[in-house]
Amino acid sequence: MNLAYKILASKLVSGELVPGQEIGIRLDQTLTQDSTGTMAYLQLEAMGIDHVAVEKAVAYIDHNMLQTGFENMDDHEFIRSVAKKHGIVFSKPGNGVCHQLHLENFAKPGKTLIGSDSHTPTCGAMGMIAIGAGGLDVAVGMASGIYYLSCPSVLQVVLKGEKPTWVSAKDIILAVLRKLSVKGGVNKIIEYTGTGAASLSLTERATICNMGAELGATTSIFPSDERTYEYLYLQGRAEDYIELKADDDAVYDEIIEIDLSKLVPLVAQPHSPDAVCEVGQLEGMSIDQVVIGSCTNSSFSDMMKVAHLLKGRKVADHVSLVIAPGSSSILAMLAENGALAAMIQSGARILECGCGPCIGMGQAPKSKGVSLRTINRNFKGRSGTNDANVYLVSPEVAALSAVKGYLSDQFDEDMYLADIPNIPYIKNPHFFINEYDQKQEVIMGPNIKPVPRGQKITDVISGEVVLKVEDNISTDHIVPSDSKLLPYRSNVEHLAKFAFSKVDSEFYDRAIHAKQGFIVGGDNYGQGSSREHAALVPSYLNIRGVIAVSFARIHRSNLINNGILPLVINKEDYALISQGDQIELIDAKGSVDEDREVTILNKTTSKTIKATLNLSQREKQMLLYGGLLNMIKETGGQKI
Ligand code: MIC
Ligand code: SF4
Repeated sequence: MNLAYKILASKLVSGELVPGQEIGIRLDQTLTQDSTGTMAYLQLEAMGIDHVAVEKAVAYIDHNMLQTGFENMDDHEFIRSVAKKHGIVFSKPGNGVCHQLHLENFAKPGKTLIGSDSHTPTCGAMGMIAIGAGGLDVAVGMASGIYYLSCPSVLQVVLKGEKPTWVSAKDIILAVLRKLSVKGGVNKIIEYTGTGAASLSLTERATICNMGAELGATTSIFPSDERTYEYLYLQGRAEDYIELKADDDAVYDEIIEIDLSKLVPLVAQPHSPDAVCEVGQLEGMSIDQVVIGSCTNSSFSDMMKVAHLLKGRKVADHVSLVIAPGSSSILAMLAENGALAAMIQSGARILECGCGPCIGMGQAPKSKGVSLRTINRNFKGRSGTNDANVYLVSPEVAALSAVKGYLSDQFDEDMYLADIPNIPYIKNPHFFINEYDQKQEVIMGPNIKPVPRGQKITDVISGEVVLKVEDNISTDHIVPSDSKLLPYRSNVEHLAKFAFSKVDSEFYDRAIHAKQGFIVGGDNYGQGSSREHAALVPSYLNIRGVIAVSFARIHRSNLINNGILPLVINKEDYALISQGDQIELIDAKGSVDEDREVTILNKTTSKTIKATLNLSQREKQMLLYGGLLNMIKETGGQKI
């Protein structure tokens, strides 16, 4: 058996480990962050449980940290109160980014974790099954201790050889993205093996697992070995270590090989993480801003490498360099060992530990600006500036380029930090609040609005195609996030006004005018963030179905959870529906009920198209009830 299936088998509560079959797995841990958490906890509250049903549930505050109005701190207080009521650990703002913190404090080999954030697979570096999911799925996971998913196939990535000095973990995952593309991992677990994998430190593995989300993968995983032990030991958690690896004769569904010794520094160009080329090909490109941080590249070793490179050097006059260490522990360690001073003295701006610029919470680039970032996503507009160009690079390339003022991988020898101090982490327990009081009152600010409910499927569903979009539409396109919109994650009505605003500013008006309608998409519709708002908002606007060539995994689940039909059509049929067409789903309810193809009648052209749904029994029920929350309510929690 491969490692992924070994862990899944040990947690299996229903189904069989056959790719495509629905399986239920027992959950050990959950995590939420604040931008998806408010909604998730509203949903948890609606379920009326006492204590969460998992070993460890943690609520992080890391996204909505600007607090430009009352909304964000109201959300933080709401989450803190729910956490106390249900025995969930609360991580205060300033403690750091959820994935970095989870790795440091709670991740354990062999355990299962789901999180309401697409980069939850970061903890796969620890030899655990860590999966990103919609907020409602995480709420149900907390309440029931079980998570249902379509059993993924397992793709083995054999890493061989040794990486050259200036090649970093970021370049390894960019190489995988170049090979597989942003949809190459959909419904797959990526399992890393080989001597190259064994040579990587735990935080290097975390960078690779983190950006497995950009492949669309269900999760990514590394074995648990001496490097895992080393990290746990430095975190003061040596007792959490167990060795875990695939059997020698393990079977995989697909295998690819990457020779690390052949890699060079890479860069993902605007506006997709898989638009990868060599840094050398763009050597000399002028830049305006450099951002070092995010859950991908903000570890202690990343920060130490950056500080070493910046020490005694100067950030170019025309460049703004911002650095956000991943956790308060890392920041404390950098402060103590002098690395922080080296950064500041080079002219870097130090941000508080959190997501910050990665999700457009501040540091939006100038108009048409070029920003080099160590983050994981460069979708158009995500930085907060719609016409900015964001390039994704390693921390080393980012720091060097900040000094040079242009993109470069021409390092000097003395810039390399050969030995990263292997010292025990400074722990910051005061940032974690661990309380449980069933009588705790739930504190709700005025911006926290009720969760909208989906509608039941009827026999005939008709409406206008209010929007037709291309391939690879991300949830950032569907419901954008920036410092102005993130505070409204608990107010779907307000957020709806901005749906698709970066793609088509008239979408909202059309959807309101149409009263009921459909969206047509290409391949990989809904990639990227796990935000269920990308389904809640369309549901609120009466979008009854999304017709697409294929769907990203988390978004498909979010659509079903909210009662929206994810209709899959052939590539050739994509041309047969245009924006503005009037369409009708004939016998929609019967087709869902009896697992039949759905017939779409295009009333404008009089043509018909067939679409498939491929629903599990559970998904079918959810759609018939008009979404998961309705199903839970109507069955008194009998069905989850
Ligand atoms: C992201 O990186 O896009 C986010 C912000 O972390 C999201 C969650 C969200 O949209 O709130 C994610 O990755 O799931
Ligand atoms: Fe935060 Fe960015 Fe990581 Fe999302 S990708 S969790 S916004 S740091």
